[in-house]
Amino acid sequence: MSNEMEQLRKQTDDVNLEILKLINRRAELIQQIGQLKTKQSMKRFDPVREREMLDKIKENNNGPFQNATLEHIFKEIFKASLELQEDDHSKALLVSRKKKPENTVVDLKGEKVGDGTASYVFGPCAVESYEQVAAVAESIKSKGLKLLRGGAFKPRTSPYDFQGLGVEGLQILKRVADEYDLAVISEIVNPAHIEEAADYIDVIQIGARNMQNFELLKAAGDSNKPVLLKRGLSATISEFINAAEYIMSRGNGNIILCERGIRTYEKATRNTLDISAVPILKQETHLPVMVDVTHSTGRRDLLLPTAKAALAIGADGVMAEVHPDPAVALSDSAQQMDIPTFDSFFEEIKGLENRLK
Ligand SMILES: [Mn+2]
Repeated sequence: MSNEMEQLRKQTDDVNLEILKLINRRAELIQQIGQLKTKQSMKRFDPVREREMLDKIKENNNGPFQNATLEHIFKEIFKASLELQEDDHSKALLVSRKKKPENTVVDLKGEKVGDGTASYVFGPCAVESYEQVAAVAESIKSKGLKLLRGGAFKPRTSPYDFQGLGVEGLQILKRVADEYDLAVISEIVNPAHIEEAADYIDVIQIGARNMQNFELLKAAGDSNKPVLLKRGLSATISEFINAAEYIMSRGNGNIILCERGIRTYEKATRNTLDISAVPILKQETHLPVMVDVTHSTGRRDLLLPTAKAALAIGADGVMAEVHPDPAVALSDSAQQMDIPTFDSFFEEIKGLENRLK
């Protein structure tokens, strides 16, 4: 290589390092401004100020870069600085791993969700009768499991579909849970019902359609019951995390996150199971993460493979619906497992769990 070329490259390296130093110096200033803005509760993004900066840069531009090119480069720098301020903000989220590095373990009558071993939640989509719930509970108990689900309040797509038995459904769940020594998870849809429901259930479920029902999130945060929070069908991971933050910010940190599929253009499944959300949520938060294989797929033949994927990718548990006679179920009849299917499903999944150990 010619001497001249080497010289120029050396100078370029020096300039790179100077830009690096300057760009980080700028970032430090922006962070200081961010702290001042927080103190004075001012908005971080100020478009007027950004326009002034861009104009000043263009006024002083003597080339060879075009104004438009510089505007693009500086806009990227501005954006990165703003993100830096937002990073400081997410550090402050109570549910974030930055705030609490160790895993949260939620204790449900002795079943420790998030302790490193898989937890399982099974039960019918909707509570229909005592006999129906008891049949599933007996099967759960015989497997040495602890967690029973069942819907008493059913927010359905159509107002003419079965809406659930309401409080009568909660009473059935409570009776069965006492008889079989199980912990009960059931969805609550109305903030006013939380106190009453606390007499019957062990875990408040907030369903996908209510993930951003902020009054419900706050009411769940005010209660001392653990909460299973499902991801909204069109919620981003960040929105999901912030929904959990609504609960935790009120003082209730016993939260289990549940990925249940999101709406995409794909029609082969009812929703698209966003399996990569599991490790992302585990990285970003300290909360246990479960996967609902029933509602994410809407297909009985996919329950086992997706449950395996959930465990393999590091989920803390799996949730699936079981009904003694799915064909006559009042809701989700296409994807609930009957008891023999449930038996073989669980045998297979336990086999995988042991191999993963
Ligand atoms: Mn269901």
